[in-house]
Amino acid sequence: DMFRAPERLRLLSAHLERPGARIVSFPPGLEARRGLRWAPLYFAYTLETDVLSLEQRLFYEQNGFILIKGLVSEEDVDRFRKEFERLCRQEVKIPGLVMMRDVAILKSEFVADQKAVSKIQDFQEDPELFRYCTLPQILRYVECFTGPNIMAMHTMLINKPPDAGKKTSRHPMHQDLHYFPFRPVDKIVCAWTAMETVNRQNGCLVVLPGTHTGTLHEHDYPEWEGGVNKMYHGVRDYNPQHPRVHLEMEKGDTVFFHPLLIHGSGTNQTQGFRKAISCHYAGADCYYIDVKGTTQENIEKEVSEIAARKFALDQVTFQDSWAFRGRLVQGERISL
Ligand SMILES: O=C(O)CCC(=O)C(=O)O
Repeated sequence: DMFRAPERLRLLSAHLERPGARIVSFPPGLEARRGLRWAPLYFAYTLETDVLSLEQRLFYEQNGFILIKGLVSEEDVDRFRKEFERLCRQEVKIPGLVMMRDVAILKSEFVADQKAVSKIQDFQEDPELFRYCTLPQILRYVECFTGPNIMAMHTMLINKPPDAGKKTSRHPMHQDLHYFPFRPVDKIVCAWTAMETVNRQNGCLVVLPGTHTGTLHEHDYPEWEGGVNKMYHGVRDYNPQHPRVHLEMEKGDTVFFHPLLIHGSGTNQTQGFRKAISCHYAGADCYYIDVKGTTQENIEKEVSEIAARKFALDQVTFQDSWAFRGRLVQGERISL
């Protein structure tokens, strides 16, 4: 009939575009009982587990992120902070770990302290920091997006410095998928945990809800007068009128978000260093793709050059640079 035909068509095309989409039929009257105004006929971005409530699933389906309060204990966050400080003081050396400095302080004198470090990446060989990626309460949520076989693909601890007056502490609006040569996109998720109160003053995350339903945009270095940090590519075209949500969070709160969600973070206008720890996970059954001829070619080039230098090899493919760093955290390593 007239009502059902367009609905069936929508369902079918959504299913073709997103082969992982699950079709779920609700028990009759469930939406009404919960006071929900609408419910999708299928879930495209979340899997059926007993972890997310129906409301939480619907929220993620619509918005592309979900914030879970108090997920990581104070004690764990304090341990991650201590390890970060040890790394900054160079008391430990971890293979593969990358320390990054903000462009505004890059050329200032050397100080072996957190002031010099805006971000560390690739801490998969640091047992203390990597514990974050294996926390059972995080993996329970991750599994709702990736399925039961889980790889930790990308690890970061972000230490957003007080802005030196050039707004270089901002993170331009971007989609994390730009950096990833693996798919399917809906089996990738980021967990980002606040290591202290994060708010608009110290540069919390800013997200454009619902943008995860779009496609991957072209990314490049933004044209900022004060300079831009290495690898901080931004989306070339996004709608500046799109509603924004500032994710103000407390220590231990964790946001899970989709790799197509457009997000960034603001200037740190305080004197403190705003810390967060994060990991990108992917279903171990994801597969590598060739990004030749796509918008990801520019980042492929940059990453491969850096990786080749780091490992003193002639050539490291974009895919290899991920395969080296990926670590299985649950289930079985399949194709990543
Ligand atoms: O923690 C932040 O400020 C944003 C980090 C981020 O979006 C990224 O590194 O991709």
